Amino acid sequence: MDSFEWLSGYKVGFGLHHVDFTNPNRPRTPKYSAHFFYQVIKDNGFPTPDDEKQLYGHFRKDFMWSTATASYQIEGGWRADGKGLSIWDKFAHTPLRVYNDDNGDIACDSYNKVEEDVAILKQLKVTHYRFSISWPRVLPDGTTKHINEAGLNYYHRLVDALLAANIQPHITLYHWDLPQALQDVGGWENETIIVKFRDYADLIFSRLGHKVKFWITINEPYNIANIGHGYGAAAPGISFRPGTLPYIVGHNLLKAHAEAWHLYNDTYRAKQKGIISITINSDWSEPRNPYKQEDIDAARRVVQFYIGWFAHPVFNGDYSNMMKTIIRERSLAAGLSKSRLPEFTPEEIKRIKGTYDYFGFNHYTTVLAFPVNYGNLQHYDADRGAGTIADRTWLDSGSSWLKVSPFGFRRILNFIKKEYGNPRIIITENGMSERGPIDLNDIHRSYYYEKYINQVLKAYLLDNVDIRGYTAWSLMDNLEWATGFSERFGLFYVNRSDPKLPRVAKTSVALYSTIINCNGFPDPAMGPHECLNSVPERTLMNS
Ligand code: GBH
Repeated sequence: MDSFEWLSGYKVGFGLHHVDFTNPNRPRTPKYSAHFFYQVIKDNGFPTPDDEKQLYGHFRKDFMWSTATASYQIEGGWRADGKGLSIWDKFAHTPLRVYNDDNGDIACDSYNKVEEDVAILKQLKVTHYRFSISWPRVLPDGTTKHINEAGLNYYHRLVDALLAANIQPHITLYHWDLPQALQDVGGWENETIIVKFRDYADLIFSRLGHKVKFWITINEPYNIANIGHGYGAAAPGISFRPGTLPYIVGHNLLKAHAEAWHLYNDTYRAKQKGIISITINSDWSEPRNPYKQEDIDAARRVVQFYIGWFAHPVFNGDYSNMMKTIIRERSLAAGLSKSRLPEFTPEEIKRIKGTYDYFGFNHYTTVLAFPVNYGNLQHYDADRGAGTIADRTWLDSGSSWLKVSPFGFRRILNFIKKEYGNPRIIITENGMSERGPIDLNDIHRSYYYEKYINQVLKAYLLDNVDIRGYTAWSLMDNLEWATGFSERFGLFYVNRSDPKLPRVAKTSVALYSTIINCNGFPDPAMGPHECLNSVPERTLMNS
């Protein structure tokens, strides 16, 4: 315990227990280290926690094994065949917005490489491929006044090639590349966007829907609303009304999603027999100090303001009470006449609630939360009232925000099950980045996939979370938004110094295709397992 520390007196405490020297009873309180040391003694060392032990077993027979990309990150062809400009074209062509002033003018040139892309998908053995459609490639000014058939044709060729390879397309309608023409009239802030998004969805369903069974309306509304319109670190790069604009944008995103879902449900579902949902992203959050109630509360707020912002209206109806109460109280305390969080009418709540066929979920990392009081500041972080850090023992990635913390995946999957009524879940993104020198032997990525996918298996087998599919982000190195080409998430390396932009398998390709081939993690004790015999080296190499 803390005690008289010689020349330092009672100022310096070496104790496992804190002693209150101002109190005549000298009460002792255990510090975190006391709990930690207790555990070391109890375990007589450092056994692998159950949580970190590999579980053997398999996913559902019809499990969807997929990998993902997004149009602006891979397509290039930014002005090809009559394509209109997107907000990302404009953002990336604005100096200093994107690292190294990188842009997606050419990217991975996927617009001209359907065959190459499908070849590497076949090599991976995925059953599904998740990609997005560039709205301005199909509708140059964002409206159906003019349909760019040449642009639409690219998606026909891609879908046909996928089906010929027995790979099911999983299409995202909106992965952040809004037509600039729509931004010019207010973009997601202007509620006329809802009808425009529905019309765009209508066109895509009518043209591609007979070939496509899996749909996502909008990817990561959180990023669009908060990173794009609050922090301004993503297109359209607006940061001057952080207290109101993210919430207005979020409101319109939810309504637009719901209209596209209802359109599919009412007009296309019976004939096309597909499923459609929204993809919501979120970190998991733990208290920085698990023994401190303030930290436990802060962690709950982080989760409720992240996944809950969009999942609560879609799965439970309306924003959570926590968000409504906190934002209203903070708005009124600052002298505003009403909450900065817009209100849904009862009809709108009903219209949005239930607009899902599955929970599309993107997940990468976990954070540790603690309370932060921002006083009267009016913005998302202040409303959330929490700061976040990472545990120093978690491995790094190539992205500052992404630390390797597999245990959080199982916890947030369980949270989804409990909080949102046990929905079917399709994991629509998960993966990790590198930066710096190229090393095709990407052992960190293999480690990440193995540990994270094993946590998914635990959620499925041990906790009965209804997990239907898993999608690795990303198929190949691509334009990582504001950090340009410097952060690489790919299973395949794209050699940017060769004008042919060849795709080259990293070592993680063998790992992921083996997990797919085995549909999970077979028990070595029950072996030998045919599925583990990985593909011979020569056929793995990409010519
Ligand atoms: C996804 O976003 C995207 O869907 C995908 O396109 C992207 O390439 C991939 O993941 C990898 O990033 O430092 O405050 O700006 C990931 C979720 C959440 C990651 C916000 C970046 C930035 C936090 N994103 N985060 S901040």
